[in-house]
Amino acid sequence: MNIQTISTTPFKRQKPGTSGLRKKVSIFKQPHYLENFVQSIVDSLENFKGKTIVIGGDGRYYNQIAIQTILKMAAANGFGQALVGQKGRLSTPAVSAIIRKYHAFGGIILSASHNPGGPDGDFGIKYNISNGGPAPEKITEAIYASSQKINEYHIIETADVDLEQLGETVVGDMKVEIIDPVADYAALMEQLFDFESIKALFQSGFTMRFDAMHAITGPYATLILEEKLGAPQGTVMNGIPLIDFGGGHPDPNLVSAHDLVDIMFGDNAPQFGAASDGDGDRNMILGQRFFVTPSDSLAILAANATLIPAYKDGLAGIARSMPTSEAADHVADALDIDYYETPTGWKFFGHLLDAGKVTLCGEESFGTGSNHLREKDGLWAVLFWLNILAARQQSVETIVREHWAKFGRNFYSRHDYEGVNKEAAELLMENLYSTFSDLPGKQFGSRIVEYCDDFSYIDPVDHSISQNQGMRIGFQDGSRIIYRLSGTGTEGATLRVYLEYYEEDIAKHHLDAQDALADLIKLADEIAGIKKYTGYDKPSVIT
Ligand code: VG1
Ligand code: CO
Repeated sequence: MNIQTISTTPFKRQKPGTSGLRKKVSIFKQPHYLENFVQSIVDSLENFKGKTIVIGGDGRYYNQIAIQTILKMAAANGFGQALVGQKGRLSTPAVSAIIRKYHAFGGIILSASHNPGGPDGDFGIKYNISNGGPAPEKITEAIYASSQKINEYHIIETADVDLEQLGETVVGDMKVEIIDPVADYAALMEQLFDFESIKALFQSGFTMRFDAMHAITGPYATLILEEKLGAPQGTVMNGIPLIDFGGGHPDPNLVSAHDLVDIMFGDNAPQFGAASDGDGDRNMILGQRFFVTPSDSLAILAANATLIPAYKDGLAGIARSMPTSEAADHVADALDIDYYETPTGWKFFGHLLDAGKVTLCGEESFGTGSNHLREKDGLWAVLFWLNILAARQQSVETIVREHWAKFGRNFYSRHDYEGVNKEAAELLMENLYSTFSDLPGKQFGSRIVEYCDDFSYIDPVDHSISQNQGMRIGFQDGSRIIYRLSGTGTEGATLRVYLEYYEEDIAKHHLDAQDALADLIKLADEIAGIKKYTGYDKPSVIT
């Protein structure tokens, strides 16, 4: 093996955020940038020599080029084998499933998830550990520390691998297997859900649209929904992955998934609609002219879990990220199971899942998943809903309304202020925090502040502490306002404001969330000075 040791110097700010390192493609293309980060990952690992690493990405621009470099570096650093998705493609949940199935040492995922792609778009890289989940903070911090003192990296000089051809090849002394990106994942889904009853549902004329948004889930959804479950051809839309996602934001929300939203809110809408994001870990669920909030979706999956073969014996517990609505907590209370509140980002669920403390996890940001792997999983959530629809033979809307009638409704919305000046956003957060000593007990209209803090989390398994995870203001009536700065953006700062209030009165459940939350929305600005600091008079995205 012709191993080269290349001298390099650190890049500032190679710091993994909520989900890996995300930067503009132009930044990743700088000489040594990717190599430095990959070597920093390797330098933070131990006992990996001769072991297997899984590599794949969401198919965006630069994916294949990055994979060639990573393969040559993995070989130079002594990995024994690499499993690589054909064409360099693997969805994030598929990487997690494959790491677990083949007992790999870890995996590298090339994705900036829902961020736009293409030469002017974003790129990203993240490392997953042997449980299949995102590296916990201890490791991401070690990677960052390595990146700030790196002075060389190792790479072999050899020809590129043909990523099109399934089968075995070598890079230096490392075995490389180009694998079918879909097969293992699809097999896992067949084990979890009642495919026969979903098949029967489609046979009875049930209609659905799945929007793959020209991102990674196209081939997964086409095989599973159309070929295995017999949904009519054309059920999957925008199913061909493109390196720039067709110029769109592959973000499954009401704004970006407009192709699907137009259909689901138009005349003759199908009975069920769903979409996934760039790397396949998010999901949006729609009924006919009806939007299911991700927080409600988590609660409804939990309440109906025993209808699903994989969860028929019930749930061990439920975990949700702190800003996610408390809807799932009400279900956990009713089921008499534990629930956990974690910081934002899937890396915080891994220990709870590994310890068997929870079965389902979810985030308000269109992320839901279970102990079947260690990432959130877009298509899994869609199949879970299909399985419920097949079992209950009711509309999406009826299922949601019956859920609210039984558990109450958590009115919920997230307001994002994107591309805000970074200093201004940080100042807003600092000043907000400085008001916290006076806030408790203060009355705003009919609401009295019960508590406020900068959320910190003690991992119940390894007792590690994660601080500065978002400003919370809780009111005596159970309402909450939460302020966080995003850890996935690549331009300026994004302020996220999460708003929630709980309504037991069924007569009010029909209200529009923005109307129901109107006074809380005003209050969020009054307390933090959102307009003043950001210069925005309204959010850029409302979900
Ligand atoms: C966002 C979401 C968070 C999610 C993360 C990664 O992070 O809010 O819930 O885990 O994206 O999802 P932030 O820091 O921007 O709020 V994905 O599908 O982009 O990997
Ligand atoms: Co994603």
